[in-house]
Amino acid sequence: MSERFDRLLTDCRAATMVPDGAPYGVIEDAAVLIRQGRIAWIGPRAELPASADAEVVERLDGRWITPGLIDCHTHLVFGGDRSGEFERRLQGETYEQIARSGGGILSTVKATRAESEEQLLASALDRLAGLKRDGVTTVEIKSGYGLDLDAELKQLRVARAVGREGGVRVCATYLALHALPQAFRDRRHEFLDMVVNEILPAAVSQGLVDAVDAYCEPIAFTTDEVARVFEAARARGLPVKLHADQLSNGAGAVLAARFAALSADHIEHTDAAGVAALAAAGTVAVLLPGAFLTLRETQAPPIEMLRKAKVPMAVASDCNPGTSPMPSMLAAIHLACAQFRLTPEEALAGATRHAARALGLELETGTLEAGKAADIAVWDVVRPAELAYWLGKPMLHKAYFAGEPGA
Ligand code: DI6
Ligand code: FE
Repeated sequence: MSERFDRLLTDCRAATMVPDGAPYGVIEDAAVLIRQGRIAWIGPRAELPASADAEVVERLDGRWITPGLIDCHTHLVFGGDRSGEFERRLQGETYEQIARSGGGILSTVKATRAESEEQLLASALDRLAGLKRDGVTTVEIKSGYGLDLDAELKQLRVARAVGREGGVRVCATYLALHALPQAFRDRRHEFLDMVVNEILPAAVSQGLVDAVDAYCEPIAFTTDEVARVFEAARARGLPVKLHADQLSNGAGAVLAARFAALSADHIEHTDAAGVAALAAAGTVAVLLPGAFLTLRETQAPPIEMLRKAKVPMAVASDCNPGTSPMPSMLAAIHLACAQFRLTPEEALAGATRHAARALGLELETGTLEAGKAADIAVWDVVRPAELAYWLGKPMLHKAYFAGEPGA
């Protein structure tokens, strides 16, 4: 009796990223059986069940396969761009000076409010194309450039549309506290009231949000303000994430851990107490080397402490118009190695297995294992370390999202 499958990938080498002891979780000379969008079986080709009968058989000519990459921190949906501010920064102004003078995030808010959903979707899909060229099959997208009910919901709807039209899995995050709108300058608590009492409930009831995020920084929001929003999120059963300790140590990692956050992101200035808190809470540390590069930061995240404490480290693009205009996961992987001294294997785990966990998707994607979604990238490389080594070299041969070959 033969057993039917939709697809067989064979004659490939698999970096499964399963932490089973072998570097990269490698299976030499592998085969993968796919059924109904999921990996039904993966193993050495010699052990392929004799009864297996696949509709489509694809020989990959010895190419490497990995899990589809996961970009677990992006601001992919926004209006306009900030190349003008980039020029100002190169003439001497700092990111903080520009932010305090009404530029920065608030200038993107203005542009985002002004654009239609169609315009926002078109530019987001454009940037998504950059990520897909790097084998990305899952993308987290944050709002936070609307800052009022209509514009936040608009951004979140566009994030969902990116998932429908882009051929990737999208996690939509309501970035509730990003910047204080000018109109609320002397009424911070009223902005918080609006977030907790109006925007969050509407986003939840319309099914537009998978997690809640905030920007905890002296130029943004305090730990008490973040805590109020996190309490409201948790009360509605939503997981939280935090932009933490990016520009200064404001005990952001400790705060994230207190709310059992999925992730604490940036964490350049996190100290030993913050690392210990992340480890105890099982919170993922998300490293964002694109922002570190663009802002010309000098203090790298506490990588050695994170390693010692066994805090999972994810790597993401942080693609946003202000601090990380970088729609590329392979660039993020390279920069995580070049700037933060991750090993190529750590960086690739950060863009797959740990990134899945940073989105609460660890049972769904992030490794090549039977039962998970058949999100698979096929690469023109001789060794997996090449994925971290080259900067700007196209290496993707093709990608499958839920078993379907991508465009
Ligand atoms: N993520 C953010 O939200 C801020 N920095 C970061 O890495 C600011 C983004 C922006 O300037 O638009
Ligand atoms: Fe960010």
